[in-house]
Amino acid sequence: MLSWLPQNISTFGGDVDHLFRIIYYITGVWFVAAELLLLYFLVRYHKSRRAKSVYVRGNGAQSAWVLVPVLVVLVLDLSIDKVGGEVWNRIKIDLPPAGDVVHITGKQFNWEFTYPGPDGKFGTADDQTIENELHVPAGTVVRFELTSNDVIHSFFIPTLRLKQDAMPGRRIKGWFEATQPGTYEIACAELCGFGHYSMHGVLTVHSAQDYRKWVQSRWGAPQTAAK
Ligand SMILES: [Cu+2]
Repeated sequence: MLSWLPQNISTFGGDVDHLFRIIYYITGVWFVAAELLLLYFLVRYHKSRRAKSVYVRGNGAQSAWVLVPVLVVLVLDLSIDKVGGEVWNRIKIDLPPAGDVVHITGKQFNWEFTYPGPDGKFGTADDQTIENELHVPAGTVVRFELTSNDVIHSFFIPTLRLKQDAMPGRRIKGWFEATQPGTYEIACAELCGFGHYSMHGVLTVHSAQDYRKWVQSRWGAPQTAAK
């Protein structure tokens, strides 16, 4: 039923999809039930039937009509919050140790990816900034620090189930681990100006061997992990 979701190549993608499914089915069932009830009342109390509606004061047992749905909604809400909180902690709070670190900067209308180079340190001569191309090895935790040069953007890689606002003046930390080599779309998910539609890039997930080759082609030496 949810086959329209994009392919998932992220280690935490399953958690995000699980949360999505819970919210989707709970709200879906309530939406259909509410619409059906509305339709039933439309027919049941149509003026041609001359049906007299009842005035409910909400006294005694009648208040159950309010209290029971409130309780049901509260329980469903809290269970979504519980699963949501666990997923949030796993993805946003407990950042795992990283093999590679990359700095990402959004600007009207490009994504800039800065790699620390073979010395693993940012702010040195061997740093390289590449526009709209993010290269990572598969099966490795990649940490990023995300910021923006101008307005609010949103860094979005659908296949990684990763979406994070990029804010000017803030460096937001995050991580991901891609599981499958290939090329995937990077988009901006925040309307950020007249060129917003064109603000996209390509994520290339390499096998470990291909990644070494790519690093060598850019720096001429294997890249070490950033500290
Ligand atoms: Cu943007």
